[in-house]
Amino acid sequence: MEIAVLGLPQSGKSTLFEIMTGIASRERFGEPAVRASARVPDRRFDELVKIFNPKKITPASVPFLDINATGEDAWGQIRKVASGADGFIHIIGGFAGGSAGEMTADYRKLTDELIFSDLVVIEHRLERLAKLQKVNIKPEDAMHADLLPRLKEALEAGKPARDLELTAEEQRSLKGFTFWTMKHELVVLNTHEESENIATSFVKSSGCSSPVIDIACQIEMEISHLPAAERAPFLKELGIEEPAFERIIRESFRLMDRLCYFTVGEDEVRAWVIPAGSTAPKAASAIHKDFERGFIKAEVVSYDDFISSGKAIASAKAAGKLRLEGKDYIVKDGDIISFRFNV
Ligand SMILES: Nc1nc2c(ncn2[C@@H]2O[C@H](COP(=O)(O)OP(=O)(O)OP(=O)(O)O)[C@@H](O)[C@H]2O)c(=O)[nH]1
Ligand SMILES: [Mg+2]
Repeated sequence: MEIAVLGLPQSGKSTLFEIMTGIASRERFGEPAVRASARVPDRRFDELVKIFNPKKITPASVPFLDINATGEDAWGQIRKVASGADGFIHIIGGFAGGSAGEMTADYRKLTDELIFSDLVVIEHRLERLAKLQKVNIKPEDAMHADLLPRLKEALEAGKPARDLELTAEEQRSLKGFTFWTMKHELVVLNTHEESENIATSFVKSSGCSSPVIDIACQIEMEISHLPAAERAPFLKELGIEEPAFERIIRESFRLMDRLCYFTVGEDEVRAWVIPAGSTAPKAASAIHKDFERGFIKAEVVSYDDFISSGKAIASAKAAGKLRLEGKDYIVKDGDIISFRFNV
């Protein structure tokens, strides 16, 4: 589980990585891949910490990957270290005052590189399929013979694979491939502080269907270095409600198709990151494998119910908001849970 930071050379990848994670990857020159996590900003979590005042806190985090790759084979190196990423940030350098048109050209440059890489994979597979004897064709081969030419056509027209509408079955059949343009993408425009509405103009000129966030990295680096107490007044002065890098981290978390539930108490308040759609026993296994096997019930209250019924588990229970859920319950983002188990 990780999000790679990709972009053209000198676009601000390592700068953004440092703002989000606090790790200056440029100082680790010679390491092709630098990995570090960023805390996911979450007002609900902060509120729970205030309420329980626990000895230990563990917020949710997003693992990021920055790549130091240069020279002829830069793309080859990137492919090697980042092919397992769940998604990527595509950062575009516009801090010297780049227009939406120039940023669109940069966006196309890397996107075309990624598309080309996907086309090579498809060509290989289609060649192999063409050599198969009719009698040896398995259901998955038949699906690929139908799907891959469609995919190829879209890619050749400059469209990323993620823009194609695929059935769940088709998506499953592609699991074995690494298609870069199938991975979730977040576009980050690293702009000059005075570029207003640049994200809107960029979306218009590029036709990009991924989420787009603009950030002025230079200022945000200053913000990220400020002590917590000085941050709010500084933001107010700039007329900013929330730093862009916090939105970028949150949006990156969403790219991974994960959600979090909370466990609370005086010892620890913790956010547990699980795949969206997890059942209660699966969610419990994030805490301990034995919790899944010995699962009995989950005591659940949604964050909003917890707050509105008096900010305590006992008052949520008295208000009838604490539910006892069984093994088929699908955990929702922001649930506060306590598991009953038998091991
Ligand atoms: N003025 C200004 N300079 C920036 C900004 N973001 C990055 N830079 C500068 O641009 C240069 C490249 O930034 P990096 O973050 O190292 O870019 P990179 O994409 O990691 O570069 P490579 O890994 O070498 O491809 C550095 O000298 C940064 O200080 C910005 O928002 N404003
Ligand atoms: Mg770098």
